[in-house]
Amino acid sequence: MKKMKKQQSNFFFKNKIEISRRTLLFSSAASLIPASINAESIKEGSPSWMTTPGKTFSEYGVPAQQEVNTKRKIFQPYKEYAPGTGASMTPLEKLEGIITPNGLHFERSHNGIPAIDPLQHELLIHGLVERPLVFKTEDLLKYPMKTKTYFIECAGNSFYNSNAFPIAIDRTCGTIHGLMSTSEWTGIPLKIILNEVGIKKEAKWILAEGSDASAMSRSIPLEKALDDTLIALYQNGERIRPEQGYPMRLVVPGWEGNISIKWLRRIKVTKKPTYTKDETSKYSDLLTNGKTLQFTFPMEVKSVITHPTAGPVPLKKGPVHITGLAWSGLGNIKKVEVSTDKGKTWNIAKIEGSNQPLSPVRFRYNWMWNGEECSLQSRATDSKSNTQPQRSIWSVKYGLGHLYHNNSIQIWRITAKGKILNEYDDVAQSSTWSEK
Ligand SMILES: Nc1nc2c(c(=O)[nH]1)N[C@H]1C(S)=C(S)[C@@H](COP(=O)(O)O)O[C@H]1N2
Ligand SMILES: [Mo]
Repeated sequence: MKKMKKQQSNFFFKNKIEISRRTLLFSSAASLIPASINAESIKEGSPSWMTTPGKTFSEYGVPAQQEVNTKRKIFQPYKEYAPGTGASMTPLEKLEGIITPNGLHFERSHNGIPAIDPLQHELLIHGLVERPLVFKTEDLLKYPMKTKTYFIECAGNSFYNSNAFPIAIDRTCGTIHGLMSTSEWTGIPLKIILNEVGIKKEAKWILAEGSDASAMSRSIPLEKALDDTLIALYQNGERIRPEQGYPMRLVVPGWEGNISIKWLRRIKVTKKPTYTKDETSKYSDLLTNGKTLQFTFPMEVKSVITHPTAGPVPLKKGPVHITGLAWSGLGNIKKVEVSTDKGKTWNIAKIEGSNQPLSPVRFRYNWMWNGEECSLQSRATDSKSNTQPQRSIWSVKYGLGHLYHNNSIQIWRITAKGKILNEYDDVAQSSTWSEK
């Protein structure tokens, strides 16, 4: 804490020197007013939108039409023969705060979004239970619910920076890291439903299965199922979107997104893991000796600078507000550090908000860019004292082409012209591929 205060006061002190007297006169805190701001642009008379009545009401609102470019980036690797297999990524660089608007929550589906009739949909709980039960959506809606803000992050998030891409390619922040979104989820603690069926003594695991054409299924340790796992029915206050699992999904907080089964239709209580296709051939970590780790559940501590970030708009010399997101599947965030000098020195960023476990925080750091070539990076540490590794350290733990669970530090290289590029700490040059 002491260190942070010192750094901040240094910052303001320095800025006061660098900013002209004229700017000082127009502001109280003085330090961050961009050069483009002045009082002369206010025109005489009223703008056209003040001289005619405005548009009337709508039953369901949509964003301003000028914001149409705030959209998900679609990734369909098998577009011709399996169009519903793939993902769409949240445009993290276009958003603020920590909550992802529902229409921009990332989507990861293995065989499309099923057209479920919520009136016909059923959830079966069976296996090692005293009495198997089938719940309709309307039955579940009668139970007491709980609301929590949790992130969901796909194990494959940041694959563009993984061992599958040995050279850094030029992609936006959202395209690289946007398989992570955050919602306020409302639902029934799974524990309540498991208590209704009565779990047998020998039970240690559950199998959760989705009602989509991929019949996604995963094994979850009973301990986690009875801890904070939710059967979510609402997302940011409204019923879950079809792409997020309507009418019901599991939210297994902090753990790899794959395990948060969407369109939940069946839970089987078991003695052992089921070793399904989705947890053996995929979502397992390939090591350098050719062996594979069976289960890696938590998404480890991570952060990314969302602004300034790679993209078409060059950075301008002067004051820059650096901000981003930090999260951990193992707790909450203890600190976020920002480096503006290729990792030589690190400064404590300000953490905003209530910093709840398994929910991201937004961090902020004010900086003055002197126009010289440099790089920006953020490094988060969680409440369990885990710190994000550099990519070079992360990368060597895994085999060729390995892409899951990449929580390494993102580096944004800034050229003297203000162009911002994705960079690796172990490869000197970024390639010049550009966003399609
Ligand atoms: N039934 C089902 N559940 C699923 C999937 C799926 O394809 N089918 N994809 C999983 C994966 S890999 C992830 S990362 C999360 C993504 O959740 P979202 O699409 O709501 O972001 O859902 C998981 N649950
Ligand atoms: Mo995923």
